[in-house]
Amino acid sequence: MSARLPARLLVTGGAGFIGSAFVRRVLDRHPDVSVTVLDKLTYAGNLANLAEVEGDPRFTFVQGDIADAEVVDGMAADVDAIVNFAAESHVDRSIEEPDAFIRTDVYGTFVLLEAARRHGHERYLQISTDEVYGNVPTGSSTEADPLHPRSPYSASKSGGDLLVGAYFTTYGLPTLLTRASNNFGPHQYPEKVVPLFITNAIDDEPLPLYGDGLQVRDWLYVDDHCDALEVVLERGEPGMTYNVGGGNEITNIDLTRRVLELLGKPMTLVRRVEDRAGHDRRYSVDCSRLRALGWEPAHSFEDALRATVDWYRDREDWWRPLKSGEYRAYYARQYGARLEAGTTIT
Ligand code: NAD
Ligand code: TDX
Repeated sequence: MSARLPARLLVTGGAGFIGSAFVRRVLDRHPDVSVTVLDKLTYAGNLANLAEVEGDPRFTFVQGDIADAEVVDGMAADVDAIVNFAAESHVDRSIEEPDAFIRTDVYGTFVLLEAARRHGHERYLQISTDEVYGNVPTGSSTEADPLHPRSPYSASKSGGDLLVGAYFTTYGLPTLLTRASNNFGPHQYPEKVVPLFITNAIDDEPLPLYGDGLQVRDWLYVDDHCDALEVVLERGEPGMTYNVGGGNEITNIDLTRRVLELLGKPMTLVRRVEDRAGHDRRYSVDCSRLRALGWEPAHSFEDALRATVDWYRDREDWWRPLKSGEYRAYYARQYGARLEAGTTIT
């Protein structure tokens, strides 16, 4: 085990929600580490997320696609490890249009693994999700459980995970794989439920709650996730997979209630709408393997949710511009008819 971070990191997808939190954190805490971000800047990528580190001489940004082998190979030559956050990440968009998910989450992962192998990297860390285990009615998934992905998003993430395993077994590439539960925190694109509901509620717009709202997610504060990634990069065993969960399993309706309470807004803003196709009822991960490396979440759910709500309240300059253009068109497609047919909660 190396017990230190590789000196030169290539962070793919570093302009997104979790990747940018990781980049800000690594540059802040590790003066001896340099970071190059490769990001395509899709609708979800945002350079404003990296404004804090823009002038840092240890930071470089390159706009490009992880599925572009030439670009990736050139960049991989100058680093010691790849940390791959780049992905199409929204389940609802994967149901609408799966193509980009296959291209980025499966083929893009393959391109990165090939480059890491060719350049003999010290480490390759793949950021994955608890959604690959599929629906978990009872108990919690361990890393040894079979994969049962049920959406195009989770199927493409599973494809990436399987390739990572194959590169460890076949080529001895020192891979690491993490599977995290639902993240929340500042800088999350307002299509995901937490920022969507916070920003809609601020504007007194309806909150579209899918189905009966009794689906369960385990909420993980983004900083606790990044903490886990640092621990895994430093002390993880090559070839291993590590689950990362917040230990905060609650129903969507309970989450919605808490968000509205923090904002002082009424439950009458909630609209029950037609459910997501193939909606997984519950995810739950067993994190004992990661805890054995010394990690545990440092933030309470209540405090972290309050901090997140406060951040969106303070940072309208960050999210208002995002809720325009392409976003409005997406919103109309995804929610227009559903909201019209939706019902309020009394
Ligand atoms: P995000 O959508 O906020 O960011 C994804 C980033 O990847 C964006 O900056 C985007 O521009 C970039 N990107 C997309 N396609 C690319 C390509 N082909 N080449 C280069 N860059 C590309 O996603 P996020 O929520 O920060 O998630 C990051 C990673 O963590 C993803 O792999 C996701 O599957 C995983 N994950 C997310 C969560 C969650 O709750 N958000 C939970 C577990 C795992
Ligand atoms: O409008 C909504 N209404 C609603 O009820 C949205 C967008 C979501 N939901 C429900 C669906 C889920 O049960 O809220 C729950 C959370 O939904 P999302 O925020 O879309 O997250 P989820 O589908 O659980 O996936 C997230 O966590 C795992 C991330 O998007 C993935 O990238 C990650 O892998």
